[in-house]
Amino acid sequence: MGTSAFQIEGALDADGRGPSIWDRFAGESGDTGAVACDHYNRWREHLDLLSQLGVNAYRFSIAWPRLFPDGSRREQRGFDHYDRLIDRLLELGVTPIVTLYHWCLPQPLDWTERDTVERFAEYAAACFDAYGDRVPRWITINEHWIVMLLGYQLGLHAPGRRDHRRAVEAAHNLLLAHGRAVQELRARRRDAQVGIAFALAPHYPESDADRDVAWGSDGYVNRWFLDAALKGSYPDDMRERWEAVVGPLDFVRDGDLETIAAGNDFVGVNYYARRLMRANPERGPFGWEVVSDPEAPRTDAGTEITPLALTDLLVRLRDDYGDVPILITENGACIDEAPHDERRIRFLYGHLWAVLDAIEQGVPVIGYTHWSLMDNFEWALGYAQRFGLVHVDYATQRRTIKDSGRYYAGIARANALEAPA
Ligand code: IFM
Repeated sequence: MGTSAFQIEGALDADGRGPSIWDRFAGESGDTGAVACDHYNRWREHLDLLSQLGVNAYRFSIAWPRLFPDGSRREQRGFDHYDRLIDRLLELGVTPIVTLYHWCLPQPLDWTERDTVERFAEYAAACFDAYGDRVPRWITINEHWIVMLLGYQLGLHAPGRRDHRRAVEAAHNLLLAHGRAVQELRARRRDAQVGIAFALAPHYPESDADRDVAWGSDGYVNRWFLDAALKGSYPDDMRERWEAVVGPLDFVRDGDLETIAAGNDFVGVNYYARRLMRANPERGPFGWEVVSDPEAPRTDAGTEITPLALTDLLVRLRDDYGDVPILITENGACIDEAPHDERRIRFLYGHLWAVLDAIEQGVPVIGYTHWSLMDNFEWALGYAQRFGLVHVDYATQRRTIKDSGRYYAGIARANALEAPA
């Protein structure tokens, strides 16, 4: 199961934490992360829930501004917090999988500035020094494409920019930051694994006439990031598309791609839905749009529920990128039912079945962490969107394990997938 710091912690001023770019950025919901799930105070209770749910691993992220409040000054109380959390996880027999960057950027920093890459490398190195003896698996950065798209192209996420050129520059710096963090880990430890978590979506053309745009959008969402991290190059077709829109990508310096591809022990896959593509010269910078099948089942956020596309995605990753181990770092659904969330149970069964199918086809999947342990702050969409296996009543901060949580616990304990009753 997974969570991220800003989505659950609250306590934004506690123990010397500095502001992050999200502290005052409220999206269309108007909600903020000021309290969230009050995890900074209730973390012991939450770890006990994990234990009750029988999982053997927990993916969480560190809030960078707790450790380096202004991006460079160290705050020991922040380090101590995650120290206690990691120790308690290990006592409970739950393996920590730690994400270094899940969008909680110290306010003074900006991913369009190359200097942020080095600040990130310093922060990553400090985390490896502090926790590397107990954390076997690290994820550097979560969902580069989403940060680029929502944070810098559409302005829907912090820092709220709308600039295509700065967006692709930010994405490059995020990839470079990943590579620098890998180098820092390799210089310190050989016994820990490191990977990256990409938001990936398999693409399908709506009709034969849409094949080109389906491939183009695959370049924009998937290949731009996968090729860079796993092959050490940007795909030519997508580079041409970007350059046609924003001009020469001259911020890509000699040696950057070697750094970005410094090595991954695994690739994290965050999967929510496929993209069904249609050409539309009027739309966006690239002349395509995502359409949906009116017959497809949907989550309460309107996202199509397409589990079989997950098998396609995993098989394709193996076919195109070789046998790099795959960790499903996120997969989940916004479903507003509790505690009897029959639809989430069906979602889980369908997606876990799809993962098993891929494994049977020889894809090296090494784990699955569901998104999310509990309902939390869904960024610009606030608290109305519920992804948790545990329900959170925000008025009382009461937690209730949903039926889906019990179903997931049964699978985790048996280490076998059973069809829901
Ligand atoms: O809640 C988010 C998470 O922070 C990043 N991946 C998608 C999730 C659901 O939208």
